[in-house]
Amino acid sequence: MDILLVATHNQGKLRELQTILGDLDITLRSLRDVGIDTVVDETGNTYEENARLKAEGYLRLSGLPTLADDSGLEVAALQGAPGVYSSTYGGVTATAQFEYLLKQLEGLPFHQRLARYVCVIALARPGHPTEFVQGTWPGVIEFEPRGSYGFGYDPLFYVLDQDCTVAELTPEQKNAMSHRAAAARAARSVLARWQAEGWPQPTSL
Ligand code: ITT
Repeated sequence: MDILLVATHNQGKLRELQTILGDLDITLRSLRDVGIDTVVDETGNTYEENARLKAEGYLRLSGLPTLADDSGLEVAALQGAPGVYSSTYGGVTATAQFEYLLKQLEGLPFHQRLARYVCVIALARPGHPTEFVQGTWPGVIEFEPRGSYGFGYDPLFYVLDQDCTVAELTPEQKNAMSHRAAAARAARSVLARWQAEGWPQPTSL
C-alpha cells in the first residue's frame, strides 16, 4: 500500500487533499492517524523553510513519505506582509487580525488593495532531496468582512471572478480554486512520478 503522511492535524486539509489525489491510489494518513502528537515548530522565515521543517521533521518521526504545507496572505501595498507571519499578524483572533489589516490599508482605494494567498507544499521521502511545489490565488482586500465559511482572512479576501469573498464561497467551491488546491494539483504530479519510480517504503525507525 502506498502511504503518504499529511503533516496536519486539520481534517479539512486532509479531505481537500483526498479529493485532489483521489485517483492516485495513495492512502493518506494524518498525524493523528499515525499517533504522532509531537509538534514540529515552524521557526523558518519563508514558507519553504517551514514546509521543509515539517515535512522532514515528520518523515524522521514516522519513517513515512510526508507532505507538509505552509501558507499565508500577501498584500501588495504592505510589501507582501503579513506573508509567513499571517497566523499571528495583529493578534491571534480573527477580529483582531481583521481590524489590524484594515487599519494598515485605511484610505487605500480598491485598486490599491491587491493581495494573494500563497501555499507551498514540501514533499519529503527517504534518501532523496525534498521537493517543493506552490500555488497562488489572487484577490483584493475588502473594506469590511463578509461571509461565514472558511477561516483566517477569508471574509476579507475578495475574489474578482467570483464577485464575492472567499467566506461567501462554499467549502467545495473554495477547494476547487484555492491556492492550496493549486499546490495540491502540482503535488499530484510529483506523487505520480514517485509511484512510477516505485513508492518509497517506510524507513525503519
Ligand atoms: P497548520 O496547522 O496546518 O499549519 P494553519 O492554521 O497554521 O495550519 P496555514 O499554515 O495553512 O494554517 O496558514 C497560515 C495562516 O495563513 C493562517 O493562519 C491564515 O491566517 C492564513 N491563511 C492561509 N491559507 C488561508 C486560507 O485558505 N484562508 C484564510 N486564511 C488563510
